[in-house]
Amino acid sequence: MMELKGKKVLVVGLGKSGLAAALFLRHKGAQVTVSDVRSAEALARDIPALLEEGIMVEAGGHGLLTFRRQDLIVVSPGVPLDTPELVQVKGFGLPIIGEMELAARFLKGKMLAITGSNGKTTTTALVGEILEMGGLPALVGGNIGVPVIELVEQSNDNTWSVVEVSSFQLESTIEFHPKIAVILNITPDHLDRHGTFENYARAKERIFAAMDEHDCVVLNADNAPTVDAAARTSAKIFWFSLEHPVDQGAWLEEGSLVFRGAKGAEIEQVMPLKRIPLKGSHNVENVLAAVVASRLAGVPAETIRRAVEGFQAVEHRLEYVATVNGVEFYNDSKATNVDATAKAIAAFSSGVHLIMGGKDKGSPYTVLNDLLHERVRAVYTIGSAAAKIESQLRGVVPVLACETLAKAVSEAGGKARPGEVVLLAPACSSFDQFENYEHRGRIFKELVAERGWKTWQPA
Ligand code: UMA
Repeated sequence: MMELKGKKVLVVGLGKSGLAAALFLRHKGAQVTVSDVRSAEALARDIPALLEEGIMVEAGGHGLLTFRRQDLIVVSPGVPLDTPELVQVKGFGLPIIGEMELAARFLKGKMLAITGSNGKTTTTALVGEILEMGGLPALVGGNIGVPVIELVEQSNDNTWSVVEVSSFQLESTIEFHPKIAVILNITPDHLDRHGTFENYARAKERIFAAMDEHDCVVLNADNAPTVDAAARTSAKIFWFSLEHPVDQGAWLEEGSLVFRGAKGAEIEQVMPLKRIPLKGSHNVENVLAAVVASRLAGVPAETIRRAVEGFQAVEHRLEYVATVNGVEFYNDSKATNVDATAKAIAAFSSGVHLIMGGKDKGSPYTVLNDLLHERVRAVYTIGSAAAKIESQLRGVVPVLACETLAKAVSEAGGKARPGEVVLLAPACSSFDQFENYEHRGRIFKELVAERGWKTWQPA
């Protein structure tokens, strides 16, 4: 734990993480300032409460002098570490940590951390439910939407903090030390922030930087960058695979999920594959990873089976919305990169009307070509990435420029025939047209509901 009383601490970014970190630091007796590029008007909802707590607020930009006058800087995940003011003060030796690192220094009990390019939220939520069902008190937070710093007060020596961690959060960790860490997969994402895939993969691997041979890392045996990461950890390695048995970990055997705790040990039956209530083979991977992580935490296989069977898809992750005139609508607004969109398409055999677009993140869309050709009837583009998507997918599948989500839902819903699917799986972030992916998903669901009312005929 670090001493914060009387320390001058600057929190950069006033979103969910920044707000929670500022209040935590203040309650620990620090002199806190918050700096955000948004205007005072845009921050009006939070400023009064902060001032009342004695927290100073710098709005409308970051001032170098504000940064220089501190003992510690705490950055929000969405603030890049190459922000000029951060680079300058780092040069003066000022400590810079993220909200996740701050939280990790105060959390009590054990931590089970989950990262990966896709599937993190579903796996985190599922592991939280399995641990609870197994009688292990679990606190769930992180990138899933609850800043980890908010878990600190509830944590005690018996709790497991089950945390979803993003590459943004891992970039600024130092002592962050999970007992069990999971890397689900590493596929291109956030290249606009990390610059190269290698930088992105190294950021993900920071999840095990402080772990040692008393800890366990769970890795995906079918994903090459994750297999590669195994060479750089000193923790015990467990695997999961959709494709083949592993020495220790979980895999599929004759239609069932099985687990083995150590090389040569007895194989435990966990559950039949068909009892998994989630769509898509990517979700089978998520369940396999959750099986390994929760077995390592001490939950028996039978309890895991019951928890998985009762688990429901997390909102905005391949979430079934409704069937209107025989057309099924699915909301996968969290598919914010190309790989996630590929997984969403692969969950359907054919007849998909795919809504794509938003803010481009620098990865090529052409990797989707085969899947689009096989399973997708048409792509309906929205947002600022539309022209890039269209130029890359032209000739593979019909592409219809819709600009807005409302038009895309109307066009796709109108063209889809009974038995077909309208799928929102944008492959882009949402920030050009929406507050975040949740906002985009909610609007999609409202548009689908509206469509249902309009087409509803009294019997
Ligand atoms: N800001 C600055 N200066 C900058 C950049 C941003 O002041 O240079 C300000 C913005 O004006 C804004 C604030 O920072 O006011 C936003 O901070 P933030 O982007 O860190 O957002 P939070 O609301 O704190 O949410 C963060 C995570 N957001 C990101 O990583 C972008 C949330 O993950 C997470 O749920 C939350 O902390 C709680 O832990 C969201 C996300 O999109 C879901 N994550 C990415 C993903 O999943 O792909 C990584």
